[in-house]
Amino acid sequence: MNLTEKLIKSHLISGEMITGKEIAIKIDQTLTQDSTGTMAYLQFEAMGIPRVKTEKSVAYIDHNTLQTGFENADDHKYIQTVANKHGIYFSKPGNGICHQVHLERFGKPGKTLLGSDSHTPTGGGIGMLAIGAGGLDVAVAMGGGAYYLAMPKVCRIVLTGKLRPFVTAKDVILEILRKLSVKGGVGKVMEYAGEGVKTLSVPQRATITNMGAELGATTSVFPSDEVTKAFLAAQGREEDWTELKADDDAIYDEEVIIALDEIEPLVACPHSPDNIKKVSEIKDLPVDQVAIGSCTNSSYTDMMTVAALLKGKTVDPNVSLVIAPGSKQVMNMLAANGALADIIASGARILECGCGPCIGMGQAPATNAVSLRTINRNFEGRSGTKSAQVYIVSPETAVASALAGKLTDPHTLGEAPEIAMPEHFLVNDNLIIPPAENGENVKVVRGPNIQPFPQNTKVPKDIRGGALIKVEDNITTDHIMPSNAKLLPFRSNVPYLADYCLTPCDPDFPARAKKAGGGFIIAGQNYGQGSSREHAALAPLQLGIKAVIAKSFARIHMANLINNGILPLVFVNEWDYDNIKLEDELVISFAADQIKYAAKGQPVTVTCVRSGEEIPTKLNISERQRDILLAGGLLNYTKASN
Ligand code: MIC
Ligand code: SF4
Repeated sequence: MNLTEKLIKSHLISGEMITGKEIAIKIDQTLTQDSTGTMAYLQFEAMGIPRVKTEKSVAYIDHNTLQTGFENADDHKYIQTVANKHGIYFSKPGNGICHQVHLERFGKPGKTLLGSDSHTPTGGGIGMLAIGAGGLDVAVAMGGGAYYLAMPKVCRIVLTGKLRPFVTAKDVILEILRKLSVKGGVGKVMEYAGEGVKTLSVPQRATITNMGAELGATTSVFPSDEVTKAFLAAQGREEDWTELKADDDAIYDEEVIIALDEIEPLVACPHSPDNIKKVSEIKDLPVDQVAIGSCTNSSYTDMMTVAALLKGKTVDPNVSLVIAPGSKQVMNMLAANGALADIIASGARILECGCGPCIGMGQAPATNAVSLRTINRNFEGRSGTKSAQVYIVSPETAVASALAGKLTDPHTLGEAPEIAMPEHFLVNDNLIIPPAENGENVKVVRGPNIQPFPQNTKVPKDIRGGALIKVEDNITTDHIMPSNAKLLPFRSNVPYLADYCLTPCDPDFPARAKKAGGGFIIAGQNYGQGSSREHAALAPLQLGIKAVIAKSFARIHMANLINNGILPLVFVNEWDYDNIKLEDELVISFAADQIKYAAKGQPVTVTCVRSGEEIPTKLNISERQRDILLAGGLLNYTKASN
């Protein structure tokens, strides 16, 4: 067996491990962050289960740390108290980005981790089966329920050779994105193998598995070996280590070979992580802002490299360099060993440990500015400035460019610093609050920003409504439910957020949907790529959206639509996309019957009232998902089956 199969097999609750078939797996650990967490905990509360049934569940506060009003602080209070009550560890704001901290302090090789954040696969860097999902799926897992997914294909990525100086793990994943695109991982687990694996440290592996999310992959995983053991030992957690690897005769569905020694410093150009060029091809591009941090590149070794490269130098006068270390552990170690002083002396601006600029929480660039970032996604407008041009690079390229004022290959910096992995990380978990032994009397505090979330109803006889918006290929969750410093504080207030739904594509959409009393969204390929945010389904639900008809869907978003009772229909014939015009009236007659037959592989017919045409669509669902859709969403389904 390959490693992915071993991990799945050891957690399999039901289903057969046949590609594409639905399987259910047991979840050992969960994580939430604050911007998806409020909804996940509201849903967990709605399930009426007193205490989580996982081995470990952790609630992180890392996204909404810019507290410009009472909203974020209210959400923090709610999450802290709800976590305390129900047996969940609470990582306070300032402790760092969920994925970085989880890797440092909680992740365990061989365990499953379900997180309400699309970059949860970071945990694959230490051999976890770590998957991103919507908040409701995570709530169910906290309650002891299985996680359902389609048995993925397994793609072996064979790493050969060794990275050359100044070429980084970030360049490796950018090279894979160049080869495979943002759709290249859909329905797959990317399993790393080959001689090159042992040359990569845990943080380097985690950078690669983190950005497997940008490939659209279900997750990515590295073997757990001596390198993993040393990392866990340095975290004082050697007992959490187990060796994990594929059998020598393991079979894979696909294989990609990456020669580490042939990779050069790369850059993802606006506005997609797979729009890759060599740094040398577009060098000298003037740069206004450089941001180093995010769950992709904010480890101790990344930050030490940055400090070594900045030491004794000054940031270009026209560049604003901002740096956010990924965790308190990292920040504390930099402070203790003096590296932080080198960073500060260079003129860099230090931010608290959190997502910050990556999700537009502060540091929005100037109009038309070029911003180089070590983040993982550069979707249009995500930085908080629509006209900004965001490029994704490695920390090494980021520093070289911040010093030169223009996009610069890091080889120009001379000798590459050699940063050793520490033998002991500085372990101080005083920002992690364990839950109450008995939460019965703990009072959950809810501020006025916490509003009831919309809930769907059973499928009506006919589903009828207008084509309320038509969007292109690769629409991201940042288009569907934008997140920035102005909107992120309202993640527990769906009625408020709904007024911004899909507005980057069409500012009139929310008003049109409200006026029509609901209807359909028409979309191209890979609709809903990016975040796990359930709000990209909840806001359309609030606006009365009954179905999305697309050429194809991203995995997490499709699951979120089903969980909220919205039909994710796929065009059988892609040309039918062109046959639907904005505001055409569409009807799905005898909807419940059609959904039932769809689970058996029959098409769902959508009739266009204007043209009289019958448009065949597919609903790629299991029988369980059929029942969820018929019930009007997972919460109704769970309540009905209890
Ligand atoms: C992101 O990187 O887009 C986020 C913000 O972390 C999201 C979660 C969210 O939307 O709250 C993600 O990746 O799932
Ligand atoms: Fe936070 Fe950015 Fe990572 Fe999302 S991608 S978890 S916003 S740092």
